Amino acid sequence: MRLSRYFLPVLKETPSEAQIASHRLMLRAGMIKQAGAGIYSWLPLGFKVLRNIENIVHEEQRRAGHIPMLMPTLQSADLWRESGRYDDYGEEMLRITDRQGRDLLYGPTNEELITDIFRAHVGSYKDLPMTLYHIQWKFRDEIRPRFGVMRGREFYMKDGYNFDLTKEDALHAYNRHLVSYLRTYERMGLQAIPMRADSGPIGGDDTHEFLVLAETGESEVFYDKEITDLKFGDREIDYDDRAACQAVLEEFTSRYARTDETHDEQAFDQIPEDRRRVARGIEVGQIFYFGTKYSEPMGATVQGPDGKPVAVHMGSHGIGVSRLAGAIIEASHDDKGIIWPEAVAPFHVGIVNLKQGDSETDSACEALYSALTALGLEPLYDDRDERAGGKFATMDLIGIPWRITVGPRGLKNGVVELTSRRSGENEELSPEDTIEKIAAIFAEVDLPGKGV
Ligand code: P5A
Repeated sequence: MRLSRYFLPVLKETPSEAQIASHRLMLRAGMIKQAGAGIYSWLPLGFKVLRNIENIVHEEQRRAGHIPMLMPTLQSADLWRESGRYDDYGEEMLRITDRQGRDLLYGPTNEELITDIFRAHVGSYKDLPMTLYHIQWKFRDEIRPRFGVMRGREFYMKDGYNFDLTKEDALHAYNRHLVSYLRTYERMGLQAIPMRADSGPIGGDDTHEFLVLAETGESEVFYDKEITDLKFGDREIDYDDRAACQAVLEEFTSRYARTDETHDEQAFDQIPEDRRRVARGIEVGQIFYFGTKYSEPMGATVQGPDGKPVAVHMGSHGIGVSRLAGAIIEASHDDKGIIWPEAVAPFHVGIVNLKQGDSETDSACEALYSALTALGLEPLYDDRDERAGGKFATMDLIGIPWRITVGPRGLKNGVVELTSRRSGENEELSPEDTIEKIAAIFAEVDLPGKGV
């Protein structure tokens, strides 16, 4: 992309309504624009990041054997009356009446709708196990939407639902989700710690939230410091291997880690004092096992091996896709701006032309642009007739992980400058060596593909 042809409305001023770094930087970098309280438009740069996050989520869901689909944002109130949640859900539910007087709602989650699909089409235990998921906008009429996309009213969520014959099978689905979530967050450059939590309006007793530690997080968390040394890393896992998934669950959940809702002071005091941590975290996902809470009242049964109907065991599993854009920035920025992890960066490499209009400099930039594109990477070429300082500030603000600076003086010596946004380190290299080095860096990165 050439910056002269792009739409990147960066702000010079720090917006006064933004209280935390990610909100401030998303507004300043021209990623989002508020459309209403807790409702945002995703401008081109923000949209690219959102899509990258979404595509990583899709790829990891499919790797775990889960099936993508798409359900609508509007749902019929009648389904929620069947489960009993229409009245229980309270003021967070946005209720709508259509011209026929029918009660609708903007879905805050989809347990009822997916259970209705399941009961209409699945009749035998032989069709199980099954996990369906989608990535779709949700609406929760939060009393205090804040921090930009972190606590929105409209937000983008991946929500998946498992259907199993037995509790044991459903707990394997729970473990499978835990494993795939660990992998998902690490691919985005995040450490998200599973913590025992409360199930709230979704229900059930088994639930873990995934928290990214950050001072600006909304949840208070209590944990054993040892848990922060755990990495999922690049291990290969067979998602059908129950013992392997169970072992990962045990590894990542055996140490004390809880949100304030389930915190137990006595158990916490058992941890050696120097390992006890009280901190704050951003909830980027949650997994639930709730058994037959929805299948029983809604009649989602299958014929079991003995011919008798059995209510299926279910769980649901959510990732805050739009919230993740903010969480990644909270975890990765400095006073100049965002520092994108390579895997979610909106552009992989920035090219800064120090003397636009100088034919040699222009053609060196064009050659780098073509070479990067040929590697399958997306460069952002700042080809505007602007001062170097302004160009650098923009690249730093929007967080492009690598920058190539091209000017007549360097070219005379056969070099350009390669700068790492994260470390700030500079290196003078020939254009060919620069491309080679970038290729080597990105060969190590599991970049998202084009989604489903
Ligand atoms: C699991 C999937 C559920 O709704 N039903 C379907 C279950 N879980 S949850 O924990 O309530 O939400 C899942 C994730 O969505 C994100 N999230 C939000 N993101 C931005 N703004 C909000 N207001 C908001 N509410 C929830 C969180 O990341 C949460 O973990």
